Amino acid sequence: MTQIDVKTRLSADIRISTIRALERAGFGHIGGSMSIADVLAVLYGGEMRVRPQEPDWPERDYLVLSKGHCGPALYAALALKGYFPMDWLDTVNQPGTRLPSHCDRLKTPGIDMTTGSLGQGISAAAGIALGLRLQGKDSRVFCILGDGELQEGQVWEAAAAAEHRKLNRLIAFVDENKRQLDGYVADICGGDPVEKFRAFGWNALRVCGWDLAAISREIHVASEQSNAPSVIVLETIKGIGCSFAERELANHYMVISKQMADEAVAEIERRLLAGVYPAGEGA
Ligand SMILES: Cc1ncc(C[n+]2csc(CCOP(=O)(O)OP(=O)(O)O)c2C)c(N)n1
Repeated sequence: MTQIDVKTRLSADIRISTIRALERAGFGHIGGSMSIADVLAVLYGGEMRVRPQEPDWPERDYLVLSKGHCGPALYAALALKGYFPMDWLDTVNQPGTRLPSHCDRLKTPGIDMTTGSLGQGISAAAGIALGLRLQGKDSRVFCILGDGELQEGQVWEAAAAAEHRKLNRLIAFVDENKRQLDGYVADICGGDPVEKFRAFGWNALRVCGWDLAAISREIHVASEQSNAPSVIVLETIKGIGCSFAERELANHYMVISKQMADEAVAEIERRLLAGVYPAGEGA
């Protein structure tokens, strides 16, 4: 039998729990949630210094999900790590929920910043990093951006300010899944994020967005930087690991039935056993 390591299993469970939560809601941001499952598994599978039983632990590392519409994937990771009961996932995006569609730090244990208005999260992350430095803390601040989100001017104001302040404990990720709400990033307003961030004085490189070992390695490299903030561009596929989303070009936000979810979950387990997870054959 194929040996499935703990972080790979966690990424599969993040995908499965997200698919199930969105199935119960009936719809949701499936494409961009799937493409961050792997980086979340790396972060919450051991890279981040956190205490799930004490979400506000002052010495923790922080995560700002700047593409806040993908909250359901982060909720799945948090629930699986024990921040709150798994059955909260049944309430995603329902009236009265503590797990709204977009992240709200006042509602959910483990959510460090309220996000959803694209472009703002990276500014908040830079501010948190600066504040922590002023307090003499060495905590890292991670931030996940979308590649479409990079069209927001505020991202580049934050990038300039973070470089000016030499916020070396700020480590951003760009989910380079090449698509945004209703089209390809390259057709709407593209450009190479690595080159752009380098032009802003950041340490920047690109890795395969589902290569867990490579992501871990680059987090360690970024954590040793003393001169500037770092960005790790994750080359991903929108909807990756979820069969019905992979098949659909317009997979930003989908209506999801039980049958679709059952099929997708079975396919995840099949790929794991076949050793082709998450991308499937021929990816
Ligand atoms: C300021 C702002 N404008 C528009 C939106 C609506 N919106 C939500 S997601 C999205 C597309 C984002 O694309 P990308 O950053 O590539 O995210 P991903 O494809 O990874 O989901 C848009 C335009 C928003 N949330 N905030």
